[in-house]
Amino acid sequence: MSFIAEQDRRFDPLWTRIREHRFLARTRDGSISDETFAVWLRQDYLFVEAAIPFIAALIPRAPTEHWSALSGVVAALEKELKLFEERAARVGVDLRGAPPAFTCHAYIQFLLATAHTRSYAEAYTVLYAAERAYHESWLVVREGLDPDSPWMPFVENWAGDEFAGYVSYLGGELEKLAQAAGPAERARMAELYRLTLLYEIAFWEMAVTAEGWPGVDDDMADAPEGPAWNPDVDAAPERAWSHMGERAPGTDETSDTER
Ligand code: MP5
Repeated sequence: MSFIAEQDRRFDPLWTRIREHRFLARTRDGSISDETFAVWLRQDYLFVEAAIPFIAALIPRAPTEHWSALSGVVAALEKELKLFEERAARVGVDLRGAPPAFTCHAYIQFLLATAHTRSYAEAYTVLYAAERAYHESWLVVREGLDPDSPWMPFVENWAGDEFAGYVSYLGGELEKLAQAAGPAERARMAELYRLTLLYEIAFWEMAVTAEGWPGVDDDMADAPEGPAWNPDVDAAPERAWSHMGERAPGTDETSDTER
């Protein structure tokens, strides 16, 4: 049995959790609230942004025949960021309106740590599982989404033929890497496959619940410079925390030298 078929059989309940997630069902039937969709928009924008250094870290470790495909992914991700920006502007959402939620932050760290500390085949497994999960997720939304929905361009992006071809290409390459791997590496690849699916479920869950950070109230926003992880260094900190209420960091009397 192929590596992917074997994992899909083992992790079938996780795939079901993804396909049946209420975020997707509500997006498809139009009942999702604008605020909930905005949570996902902002968080996934941060995720896609972080996916660029993830791919970039894979390129020098990749077999030469993967170079052009991976470079193409970087270009596609930049295009995807523009899609987020265009859609957000259309519905009046400030994409820099929130720092990463706990799950988004964790998933991003997982991606980067995988790219830098695991074997190429292991990191490629994460790439495949994440891309496949989005393809499968947006296929669910496609079945019945109002063609005039503002979210249709996301369906076209991830559920379209081009993305289907890309996921299928990644799957073929992953099979070759799995075949070349020894039993220990293959087992680690399987575990990363599972972990990626868990993160994918957690990501939808984060959007639906508008998750914050565990164990703290919103006042963690009091750091004068805003979040250290804000990827847009030019963004005013008060904008980065604007979803957290009236009192934003950087609006008190703290001088630059005290920071
Ligand atoms: C993808 C994504 C797909 N945008 N967000 C999550 C949480 N998982 C997977 O990746 P890409 O890089 O947008 O195609």
